[in-house]
Amino acid sequence: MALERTLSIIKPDATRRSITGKIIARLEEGGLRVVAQKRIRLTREQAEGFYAVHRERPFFGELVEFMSSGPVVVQVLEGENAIARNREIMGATNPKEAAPGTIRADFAESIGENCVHGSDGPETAKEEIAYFFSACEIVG
Ligand code: RTP
Ligand code: MG
Repeated sequence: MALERTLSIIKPDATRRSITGKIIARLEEGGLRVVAQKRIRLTREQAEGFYAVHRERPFFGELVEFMSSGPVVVQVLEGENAIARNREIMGATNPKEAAPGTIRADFAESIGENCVHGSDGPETAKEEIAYFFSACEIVG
């Protein structure tokens, strides 16, 4: 399996509760390397653009509101099978359904405010990384 890259976002619920360090430790212990990282505050427009695939979903307004409500930490993670590996470490979208020991099971408070985002496939990973980072900001 070749090295893969994925986009990770530590969401505003996690920055608000000062658990970004704990989350990054889980990612690193899980075999992922942080090859790019920055703390930013998304505008409404940036959040809408990022989650455009969910535009028609009933939770879209709430999601955009939440994602622009405070700082986030955006990261590029690298590792073997990084996209699937990151989603394993994150756990299911709904923390009540997330496997024990995953980030969402251990830290998330609701399906909406669920601490982390991870790209869901190679195409989205590529697009999402380019949404936040230029090539020279990623140092492998
Ligand atoms: P993500 O994109 O953030 O990594 O999460 P995911 O793939 O596990 O979940 P997805 O279906 O892509 O949903 C994106 C985000 O929207 C919020 N959500 N709220 N209130 C709800 O029923 C609901 N469902 C989804 C969550 O923040 C979810 O991570
Ligand atoms: Mg998703």
